[in-house]
Amino acid sequence: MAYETINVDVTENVATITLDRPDALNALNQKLLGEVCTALEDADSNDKVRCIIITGSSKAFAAGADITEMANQSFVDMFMRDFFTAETKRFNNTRKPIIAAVAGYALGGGCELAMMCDFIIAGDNAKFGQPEINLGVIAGIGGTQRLTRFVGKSKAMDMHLTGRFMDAEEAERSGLVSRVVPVKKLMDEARAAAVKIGEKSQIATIAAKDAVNRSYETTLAEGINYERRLFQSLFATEDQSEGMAAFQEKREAQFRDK
Ligand code: CO8
Repeated sequence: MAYETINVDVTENVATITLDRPDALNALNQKLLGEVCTALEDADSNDKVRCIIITGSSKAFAAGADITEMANQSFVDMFMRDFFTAETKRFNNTRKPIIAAVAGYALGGGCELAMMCDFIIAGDNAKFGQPEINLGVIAGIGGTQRLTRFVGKSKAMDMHLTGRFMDAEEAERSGLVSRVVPVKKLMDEARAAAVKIGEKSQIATIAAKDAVNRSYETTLAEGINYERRLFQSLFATEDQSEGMAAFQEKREAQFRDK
């Protein structure tokens, strides 16, 4: 499929979606977010794909929602068109794991997009921020909720109220990103992680993603119960038998998603 604002590559069971609006530092407009969702849906339904990477350029993952697109909107426009709501729901329906590979700026909606992925690997030049306060607004695609869960109230308040940027080292220290790597190695590292995930049983990876995400939506007791049910149900799969037999026989497991 031909896209205007992203590029999609499928290699070695990994779909890589690269945001491609260099003139606007990959600012998210309706077109781009719609195309990202279509590419995610394609990847989710493509049996060859086992993990997805979303990335930008070495200068910017995405510098926010497109201010040009929003500047002249009224409350009624924003309310009636309900900007980005349908897209975020489509995004969150993705069952396969999504890694955000972030270099450069991940600001505003760009930081929020990275946080919607399952985990973030950052290049050492990454800068995260929620600078919407400088525009007279606040985050609008989950930033006040997700950043707070990632880094805690104090740091989230600091970011949202001052609009300051967090560098990669601070982002790792605060739990926003899972690892920081030299920016030149960012895509190699993200691909290696994606290929490794792709070697697992896909039934188990989907269950793991589902269970971890559940922890954001429920109480600890309910979440543990949910995890236990998923864990038990995996004993109905051939992949469980294969994984445990392979361990006992000291060989690599051959998962077949059955
Ligand atoms: N939107 C549109 N265009 C942008 C954006 C953006 N968010 N960010 C950068 N650009 C454009 C610039 O206008 C410039 O275009 P041009 O060359 O035509 O003038 C080009 O990208 C390059 O940018 P700069 O010249 O500014 O590059 P610098 O290296 O000097 O600065 C910065 C880089 C620091 C990233 C700077 O561009 C900047 O501050 N950008 C804006 C960051 C920002 O405020 N982001 C938050 C946006 S609001 C948001 O994300 C709300 C999300 C919720 C939406 C919910 C909807 C329901």
